[in-house]
Amino acid sequence: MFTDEKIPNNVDLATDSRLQRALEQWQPNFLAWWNEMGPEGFQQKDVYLRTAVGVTTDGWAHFDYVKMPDYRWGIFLADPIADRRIGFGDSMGQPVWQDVPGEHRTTLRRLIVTQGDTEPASVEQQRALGQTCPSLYDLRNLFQVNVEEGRHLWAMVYLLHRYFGRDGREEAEELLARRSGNADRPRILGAFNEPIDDWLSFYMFTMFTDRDGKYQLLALAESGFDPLSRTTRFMLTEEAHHMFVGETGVGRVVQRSAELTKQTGGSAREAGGVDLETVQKYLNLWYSLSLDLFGGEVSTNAANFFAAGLKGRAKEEKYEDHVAREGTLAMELPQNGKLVRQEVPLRSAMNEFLRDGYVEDCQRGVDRWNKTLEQAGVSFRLTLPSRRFHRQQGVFAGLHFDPDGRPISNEEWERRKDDWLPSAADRAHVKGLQPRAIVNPGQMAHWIAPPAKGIDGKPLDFEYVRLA
Ligand code: BYC
Ligand code: FE
Ligand code: FE
Repeated sequence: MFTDEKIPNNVDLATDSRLQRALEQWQPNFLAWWNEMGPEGFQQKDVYLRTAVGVTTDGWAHFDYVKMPDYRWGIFLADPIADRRIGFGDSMGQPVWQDVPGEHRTTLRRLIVTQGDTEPASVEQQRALGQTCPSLYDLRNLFQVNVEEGRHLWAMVYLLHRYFGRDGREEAEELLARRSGNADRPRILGAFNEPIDDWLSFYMFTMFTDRDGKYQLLALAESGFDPLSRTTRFMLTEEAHHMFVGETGVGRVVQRSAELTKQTGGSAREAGGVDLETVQKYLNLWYSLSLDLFGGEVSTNAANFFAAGLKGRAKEEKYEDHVAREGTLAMELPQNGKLVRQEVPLRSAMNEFLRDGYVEDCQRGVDRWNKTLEQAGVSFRLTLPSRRFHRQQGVFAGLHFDPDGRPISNEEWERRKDDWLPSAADRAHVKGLQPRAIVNPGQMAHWIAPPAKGIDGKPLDFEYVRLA
């Protein structure tokens, strides 16, 4: 269905020739970006990928071999909900907007651009990982995540082109011009400028940073701007696989580390694995970087997004009060060097509501990893550090806390940070575990356990990427 067009879509692109032309002009620029900044070294290989072909729950995806530059990046919106109403904020109860309300235009564009910017950023961050993949199964999953982040970029570019005219088109060009980690033209949000140059970082990123994506998308799915809601609802369908790759990836590392710890009676590191202490440090890093992506604990921006009906809370319907004009959320905030309990007006606390749900979701994943450790008979347990630990956004930025959330001095932070975050030596160890890609079907790197099953019902030794 819909796949005959140059740009597969379920938005009737063919009936809007101006829009179609604009997107067809952007398409070669996207491809040039993909070829320059996308997965290095594998662009001409056949990869067993799923492609979105529609939005029905039973048959939305199609699996087949495809060369990544030939991937059919399409534009898909979830089906409209009849008589949908704005579910929160000052315009609560009014019909949702099918066009951009003039008074919210700039704010809305900015939200869409910020969301859109993360998608190509992640592809750039991950572009060299293929060179050191631990198996063909993992290589394929990396590329699956990459092409779908490319599609998420398309999703946001569609909104910019369709609803914002000229300045939308300019923003769409900028999305291809910024570069992750580039000092002059960095990506917008902090975590998306961090290097991801080993696979443990990749699994942590897909576990923790893609999960921020899930929560931000859930909040945008509540939007009173209906096209944004429908787009993000469909993006969430794909997102589940990204988090699966992260959670099971870390889980497999943990499992192997536990086995090696048992075998050696000491550290998995000496046995060619990742020791659990190092896993914990990588977790601390990516979790704290991802917490930053929720913005400040107390935020006027967030209050404005909410009041305007542009960005709600995840699963807004589970709250009783959708206007949130009265009431407060209690938070421990730093004041004169101490943590003081303060009441923050609900609307200004919206980022914290979203972060609360995220923290719980992360904890469920950590619990599953700890179950693996328990079953392996290893006493080590992984933990999420305090939300105050290693923060660079919000009220805790610029202050220092240990992983338990106790305030510490600058001097103590400098002395101990290598105990809590990956040191240069830890990074070198992780990178050094496996300098070359493992590309024999069914073979797995020593430092990671095999997955429980293959993709799309295929066996583990299936040729997920054809390298010949
Ligand atoms: N880095 O009021 P504040 C995904 C800025 S991930 C740098 O505290 P606000 C994906 C902020 O812009 C999901 N700057 O926060 C995952 C503001 O700047 P101005 C992406 C930051 O605005 C993996 C100032 O600090 N989607 O999809 O409520 C792979 C004060 O801001 C950061 C979205 O983010 C940061 N971490 O919240 C692929 C949704 N945090 O106004 C994809 C859209 C804050 O002083 N974005 N700042 O110039 C938003 O909803 C909001 O922009 C944020 C920030 C939640 C990110
Ligand atoms: Fe995405
Ligand atoms: Fe994702």
